[in-house]
Amino acid sequence: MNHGIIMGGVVDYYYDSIKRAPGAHKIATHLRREGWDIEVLDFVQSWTIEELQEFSRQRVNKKTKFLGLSATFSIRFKILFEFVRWFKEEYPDILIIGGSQAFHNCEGLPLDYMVHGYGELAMSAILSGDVKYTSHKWLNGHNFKRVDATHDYMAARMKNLSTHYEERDYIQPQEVLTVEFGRGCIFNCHFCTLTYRNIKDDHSRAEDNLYTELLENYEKWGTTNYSISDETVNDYTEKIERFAGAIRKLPFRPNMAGYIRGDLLVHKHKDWQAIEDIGLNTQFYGIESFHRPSARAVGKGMETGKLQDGLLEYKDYMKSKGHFQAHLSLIAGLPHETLDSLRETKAWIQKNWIGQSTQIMPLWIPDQVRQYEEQSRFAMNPAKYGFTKTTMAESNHNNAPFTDGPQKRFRKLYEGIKFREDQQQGKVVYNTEESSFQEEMSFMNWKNETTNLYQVLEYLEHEWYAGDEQLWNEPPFPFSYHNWLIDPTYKWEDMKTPKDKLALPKDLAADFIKDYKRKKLGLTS
Ligand code: B12
Ligand code: SF4
Repeated sequence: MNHGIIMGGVVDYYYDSIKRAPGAHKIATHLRREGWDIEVLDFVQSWTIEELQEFSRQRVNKKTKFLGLSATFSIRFKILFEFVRWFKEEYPDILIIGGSQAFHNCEGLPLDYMVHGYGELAMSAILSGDVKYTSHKWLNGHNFKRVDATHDYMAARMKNLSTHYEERDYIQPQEVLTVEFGRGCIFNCHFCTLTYRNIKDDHSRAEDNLYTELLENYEKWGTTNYSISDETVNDYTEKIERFAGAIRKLPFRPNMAGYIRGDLLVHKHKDWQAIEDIGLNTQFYGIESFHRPSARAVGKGMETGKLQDGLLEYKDYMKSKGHFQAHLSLIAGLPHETLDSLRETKAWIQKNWIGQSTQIMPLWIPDQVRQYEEQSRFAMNPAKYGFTKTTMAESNHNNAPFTDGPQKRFRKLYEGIKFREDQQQGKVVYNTEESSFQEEMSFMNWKNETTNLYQVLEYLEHEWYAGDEQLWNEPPFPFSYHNWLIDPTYKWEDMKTPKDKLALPKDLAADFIKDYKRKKLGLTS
């Protein structure tokens, strides 16, 4: 049997993440169906180079055809650069294949192929020896072949999106695994960078294999906790009803966290039962703005009072059923937004959203187009939406130094923009091979008729995040539960407790990864 290895790791919030690399397991499952022996190595960011080398020496054999690198987010870690260079020297005939939905997550890594997009079909084509590709060079000069899975080998409509884990994955019952219901979104919001948006027909998976996947994980590993990777879980009723039907038949009740469109939730009471039956009791709402003209400007325009009242009614309904947590995600600086309209939003949150979570970020319009990066319509034509470029000096008339607010949130962002303006002629320069997405994020310094980026940063730093009852009582964010639940004494229901009162089990997480590595390397002590 042909053999391959896929390494991956998801670095999200807090410390060394104990979240499994969802793309690595997905590609592994797909190739196993085609007769391959594929092993996944998780938490790659937490392995030392010696450990990765030892793992390779133990696993690589005559049948090993490829080393895969999975990048849900950036995997440009110093150790991985060193390791992949070593691997290529040691095993020159084995292909090195990177995969990500965001092309630059693997920038600079010495790959043979880079699969860009949902990668199942592209991977099959590469391994069959007959694949369409284009040749490229990373900024550091390394040549590689790009396989376009956003168009040529589009795997966004697969009816079987199951992930199967193996004994050698050492899954623990308290983990939060990723599950996919479908790929793409039926909407087309103006600021969105999702590749598969505006898809109007049913693009979701079949419910029978969802049932089998959840049952298998429950029976084999005791898994009941999931995060759903769909961009919008409730985009259409028929999909959630099918999945609710399958989940009702399970011998257990899962807990799930996922992205929900708040306006649809409020509009469609008939979806409430299906969402509850799915176990989707932890919801992330991309509200963007409670100022109606601003929300309208990006394609979300429900009347504000109706939306807010509806969310509160839904919150009461779900709370009466058991655990419920809802997160509001907002953007500061959409067209027509003013500091006063933001203040109104903040006042509503302080009054109505205590015990739930929120996050607000300044509007990000990328200033520099990176090749193959999906662009939002905002980024393609900022002027059409009323945005023009400004400078820190122009926005900050006194040229006053940035002062930290009580939570010290935005200094880095401010300094990054200022540094690029002052030192790099506005361009993003790759300072090191392993620089992060945050370091490279090109931020247009924008102004519009009602405000500008500097004003928004100042407002968020000194007013929004000044500290208040709502902020002090915030529970963990929906997609971060795994960081706590690695401690088996925590239950999903505990995740409504304010973060301050939930000790973060850092040591347990470190031990979990240590134990995983030990098992993978066959060490007894
Ligand atoms: C859940 C999620 C989050 C959660 C993650 C929590 C967690 N621990 O799971 C949170 C809320 C933290 C988050 C944050 C952010 N996110 Co997010 N997120 C997602 C989301 C919705 C699901 C991720 C997932 O599990 N996908 C399912 C798996 C199966 O997909 P995958 O890993 O990409 O694997 C496929 C391909 O990449 C490829 N592939 C992967 N590995 C391999 C290996 C090989 C060998 C091959 C051939 C192919 C291959 O094939 C796989 C299967 O088709 C995705 C969108 C999406 N639907 O995927 C966005 C997405 C990953 N996020 C995105 C963005 C922009 C962000 C933020 C920057 C947002 C922000 N402005 O703050 C941050 C960045 C965080 C960071 N660390 O840098 C972008 C791109 C990320 C990037 N540029 O690096 C995405 C793609 C959405 C989009 N299109 O805009 N996110
Ligand atoms: S912002 Fe959300 S709802 Fe809008 S197109 Fe993107 S994924 Fe869909």
